[in-house]
Amino acid sequence: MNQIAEAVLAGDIRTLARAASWIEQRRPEAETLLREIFVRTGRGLLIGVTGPPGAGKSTLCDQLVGVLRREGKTVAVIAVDPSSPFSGGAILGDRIRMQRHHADPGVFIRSMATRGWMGGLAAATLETALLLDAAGFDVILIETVGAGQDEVDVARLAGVTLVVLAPGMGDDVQAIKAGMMEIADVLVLNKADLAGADQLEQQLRTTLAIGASKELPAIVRTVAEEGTGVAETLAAARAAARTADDPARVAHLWSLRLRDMLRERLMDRYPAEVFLAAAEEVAARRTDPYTVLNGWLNEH
Ligand SMILES: Nc1nc2c(ncn2[C@@H]2O[C@H](COP(=O)(O)OP(=O)(O)O)[C@@H](O)[C@H]2O)c(=O)[nH]1
Ligand SMILES: [Mg+2]
Repeated sequence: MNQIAEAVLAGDIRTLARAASWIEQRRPEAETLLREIFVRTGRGLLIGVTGPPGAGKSTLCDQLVGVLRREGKTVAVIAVDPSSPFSGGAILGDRIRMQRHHADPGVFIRSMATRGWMGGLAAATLETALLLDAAGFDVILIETVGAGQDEVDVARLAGVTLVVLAPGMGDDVQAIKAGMMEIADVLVLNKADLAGADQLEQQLRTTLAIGASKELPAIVRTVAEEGTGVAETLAAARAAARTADDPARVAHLWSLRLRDMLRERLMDRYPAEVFLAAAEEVAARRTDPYTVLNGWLNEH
């Protein structure tokens, strides 16, 4: 095994930061490394945390880190920001909030920004999570910033997904639209201190009962700001993880992950210029989409 892989498995922070950059930049070294360390993954608990902006995801993550550290567990936090040029402030706020953990060697925090062109964020986030899993972190929290499809895609690859909602934000409608209900293993009803919490819970239960095709997610009430309900949230995530450990579910999860990784691999073959040039040809009806696709697929 090469030195870098050994340093990753030993949890060397500087090596982890370097390897995470390789993943983001889609450098070939990342793949070599991940292939080598893959057998050491599958031990950490990967928890995706998604939900609308302002619901309290960062506050909750910060509190979860606190609870886990008191248990003696090590924690990695991946903050995913698919629209970084516009929400730099959000990430900055999260950084400040997380600062109290910065001096703690048992906590590793990494921000991921979009690579800008046509997705790929979910696959890169998963790879970063696998890296940190191999490095021995007990829990890997993946917090997404927004509430769009990108965030849902990221959170769903984690295996256990918390969807955080809060009263008074029109969350119900927004979250259902974004497909969040389907991916939730645990629904965290945060800001339970505010008026409207009962009403939101009622709405959620009604919505869930209507669309019930799978097991209903646990609902946990929290006041993240005060740390109330955080231990219960963690317990619910762990219970969901035990269910998710079923071999059929793990295989299903990997089918989603592989699909994402395959899409990413294919897209990597065609740089933006090639892609755009082809799009222009098709748009002008100088060729058809199938000729273009078959040409690409037969190239390799
Ligand atoms: N009243 C109340 N406010 C909260 C609670 N949790 C978080 N907040 C506040 O809600 C705002 C958004 O929280 P943040 O964690 O940044 O949300 P995020 O965008 O989902 O990460 C912040 O001002 C928090 O202090 C809570 O349980 N009750
Ligand atoms: Mg946040």
